[in-house]
Amino acid sequence: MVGLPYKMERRAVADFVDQVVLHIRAGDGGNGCASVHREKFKPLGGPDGGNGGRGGDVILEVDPNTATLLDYHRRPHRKADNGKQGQGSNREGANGADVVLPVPNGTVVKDAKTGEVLIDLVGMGTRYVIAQGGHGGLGNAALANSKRKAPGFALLGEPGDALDVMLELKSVADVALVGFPSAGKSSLIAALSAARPKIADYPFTTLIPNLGVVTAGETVFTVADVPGLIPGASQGKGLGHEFLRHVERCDMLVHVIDCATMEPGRDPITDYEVIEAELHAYGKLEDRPRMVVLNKADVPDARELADIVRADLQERGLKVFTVSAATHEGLRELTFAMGEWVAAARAARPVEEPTRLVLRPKQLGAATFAVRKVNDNLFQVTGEKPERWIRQTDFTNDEAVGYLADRLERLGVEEELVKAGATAGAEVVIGSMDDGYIFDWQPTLNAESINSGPRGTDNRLG
Ligand SMILES: Nc1nc2c(ncn2[C@@H]2O[C@H](COP(=O)(O)OP(=O)(O)OP(=O)(O)O)[C@@H](O)[C@H]2O)c(=O)[nH]1
Ligand SMILES: [Mg+2]
Repeated sequence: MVGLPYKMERRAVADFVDQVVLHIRAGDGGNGCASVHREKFKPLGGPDGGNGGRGGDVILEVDPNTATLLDYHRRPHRKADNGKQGQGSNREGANGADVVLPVPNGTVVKDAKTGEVLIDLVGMGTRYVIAQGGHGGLGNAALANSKRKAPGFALLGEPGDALDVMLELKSVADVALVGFPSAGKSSLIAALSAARPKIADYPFTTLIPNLGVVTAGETVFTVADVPGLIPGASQGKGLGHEFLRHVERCDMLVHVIDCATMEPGRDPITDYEVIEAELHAYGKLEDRPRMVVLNKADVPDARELADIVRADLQERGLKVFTVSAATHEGLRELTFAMGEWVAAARAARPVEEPTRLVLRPKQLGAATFAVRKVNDNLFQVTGEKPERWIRQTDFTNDEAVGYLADRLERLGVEEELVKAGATAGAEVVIGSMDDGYIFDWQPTLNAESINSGPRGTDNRLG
């Protein structure tokens, strides 16, 4: 008993996924290796630690065989491989493999936190590097130079990008089935495709569209069974706004009309006009082609009524099909008519942009770094380079820390800290205030004045 509502909910969601939050992580770069070449009779060979491999990227790719985001709903965590560590004898670590995630054409990618649109993926084969793998760390062989002949350290690999993105299907389906509640929209999609939506003889059985994949000869297309619309839907009645938003994201509309309804005030022509009036009032749907399906023809009175109204609808320029979702009568013709329609619309569509590879732009500051005085005793350094160098540093290795200090000094960070008013012992944060690296600053630039001390003696050599 307890399990039932959960199961129903799960089924509803699983049938239709047009939005999903994906947790993405690119691979970390492998660490560089610190190693010294060893050979008989040559005890002090040169450094030969290889570089770490690059972490794999996570790439989104528009794929013709992917129609929904269902896979990502089921498995929302995706990670590329890490790069391998470098090794002795100048062996480089292997690069981590990329992960390519296929998405339907017309997938909009947003930052899950800010909602900012990162990219609109259009055109088969378009690729977008959503998360870049971290660089591998340099091995000690690559860090050696004329002054530092045998570095006893290597650089760490950098972490890969990690982020949460929202994938959204701009277009839900090629065809939307629209009509009054209980007209037989879900029955129809069940008869046309492998979708198995809930069908029942009470209105608003469907609250979330069901998506079916339909095949007509060579043409494969998707049909969405939109929840029932009622008079006033365009004003939001009966969740009308929500449902019409789904209609808006389909390219063509098929009216499903219940010819067997006994409800007072209803008949096929009135139903058609009421739904049309709602679509019109909602707006934005004028350009969608329409056709009409007269359903429930297995009921004798319904078939009779269908025969009566057919000509009227045809005179309005509409293609009309008399069918029964129950007995499948007329469904073959309907399927092929929809398929032809979809194929023609696809052929008429302007050629989509050719395959392209897009890199997610990194936020590179114009200046190499910036120093900010937080208070007399606290300073913050931000910038792509210093922050990267921190990530590359093995703080358990004094030589590596010394190398970092040299790099920062050469970049001019020390000088800027002095200019900003920092004095020995001040706390300096490199990176963000929440998770940056903090250290007590001991300026090397001012070494002379500090070391000369109160006794006035130069103790640098002592
Ligand atoms: N006799 C007959 N009954 C049908 C036919 N198609 C659907 N029905 C019945 O009509 C009722 C409503 O069908 P649904 O497919 O749930 O209708 P719907 O349009 O999806 O309804 P909502 O989801 O409420 O908008 C069910 O009892 C179906 O069995 C048909 O071709 N013939
Ligand atoms: Mg339904």
